[in-house]
Amino acid sequence: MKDLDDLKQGVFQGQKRAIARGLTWIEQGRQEGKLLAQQLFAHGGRAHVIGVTGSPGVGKSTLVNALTLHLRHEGYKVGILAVDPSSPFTGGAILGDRIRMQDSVMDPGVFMRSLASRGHLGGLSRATFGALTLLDAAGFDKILIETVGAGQSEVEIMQMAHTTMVVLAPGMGDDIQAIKAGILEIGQIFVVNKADRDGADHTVRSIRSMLGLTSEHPEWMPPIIKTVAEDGRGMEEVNQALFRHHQYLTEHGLLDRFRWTQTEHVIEQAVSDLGERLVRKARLENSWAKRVVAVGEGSADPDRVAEEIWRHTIQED
Ligand SMILES: Nc1nc2c(ncn2[C@@H]2O[C@H](COP(=O)(O)OP(=O)(O)O)[C@@H](O)[C@H]2O)c(=O)[nH]1
Ligand SMILES: [Mg+2]
Repeated sequence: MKDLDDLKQGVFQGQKRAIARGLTWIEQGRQEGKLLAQQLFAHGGRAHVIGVTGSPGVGKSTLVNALTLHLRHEGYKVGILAVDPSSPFTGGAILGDRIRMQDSVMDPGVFMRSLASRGHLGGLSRATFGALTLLDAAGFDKILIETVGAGQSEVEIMQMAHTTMVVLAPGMGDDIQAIKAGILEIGQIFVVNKADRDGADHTVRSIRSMLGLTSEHPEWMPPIIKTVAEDGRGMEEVNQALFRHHQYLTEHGLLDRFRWTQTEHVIEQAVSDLGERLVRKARLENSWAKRVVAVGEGSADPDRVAEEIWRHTIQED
C-alpha cells in the first residue's frame, strides 16, 4: 500500500502531520492503523515509556507540562499521550490550556495527543499501544502517558509503561485512597505534588510508612518526590528518579523482558486479527449457510466445522 509506505517514511522522519494521521488511523481501529502499528513495532523499543497516574485534580497534566519543558531543556524529544475515557477527544484541550501550545506546536521535539475510547471494549488499550509504538518509531526519547488510574483498560495501559509515577496531593485524603486502590504496588516513583500547600510532608510520611511494608522488589526503593508542578519545582529530581529507574531496569534485564512480552503480545494480536479476518471471509462463502444448518440440526460438530473453515479459508487467503 503506497499510502501506508508514505506514512511510515513520514513517521520515521518525525513529521508531525504523518504522526497525527497515523494516530488517527490507529485510534479509529482501522485496518491500515493495525498494519501500521504492526509494521512499526520492529523499529521501536528505544523510548522510555512513563505512566503518570493519580486521582483527578492532583496535578498530573500540570506535572506532565512542567516535566516536558524540563526534558526538552535536557535535549530529549517528548511524546505525550493523555488517555481519559471519561472525557472524549478534545483536540488537546486537556493540556492545551497549560502547555504553551504555541511553543510546542512549533517545537518538532514535542508531540501531544489525547486519546479517547472508540468502539469496542479493549479498543482504548489497543489504540494506546499502537500510539506508543508509533511515537517510539518516530524517535521520541520519552513518552509520557497521563491517565486517571481507574478501570480495566487503564490498568492495562499502565502495564505498558516502563516506569509508573503515582501522583498525589496533600489534603485530598489521597494517601488513604491510594492505599485502598492498591496504587502503592504499581508505583515506582511517587510524586507529592502541590507541595506549596500544607500537609505535603504528612503525605510523604504516610506513603513512606506504607511502602516500608511492601517490599516486593527490594532492589528498587521507590523515591517520594515533592513537587510544585505549577512553577516547575522538583522537576530535576523527577528527571533524575526517572533516569535511575531506567538504569535499574536495564541493569536487571527488565527492559529486555518487557520488550519480549510486548513482542509476544504483538504476535498474539496479529494471530487474532487473522482469525477475525477468516471469520469475516467464511461468512461470505456459499458454504456458510449449509454449515449453519448442519450444526443447528446436530449433524455436524462445531469444532469440526471450525477446523474445516480454517483449513479451507486459509488456503484461499
Ligand atoms: N497549588 C498548586 N496547584 C497546582 C499545582 N499543580 C497543579 N495545580 C492545580 O491543580 C488543578 C488541577 O491540575 P491538573 O493538572 O488539571 O490535574 P489533573 O486532573 O491531575 O491532570 C489546576 O487548577 C492546577 O492549576 C501545584 O503544584 N500547586
Ligand atoms: Mg489531567
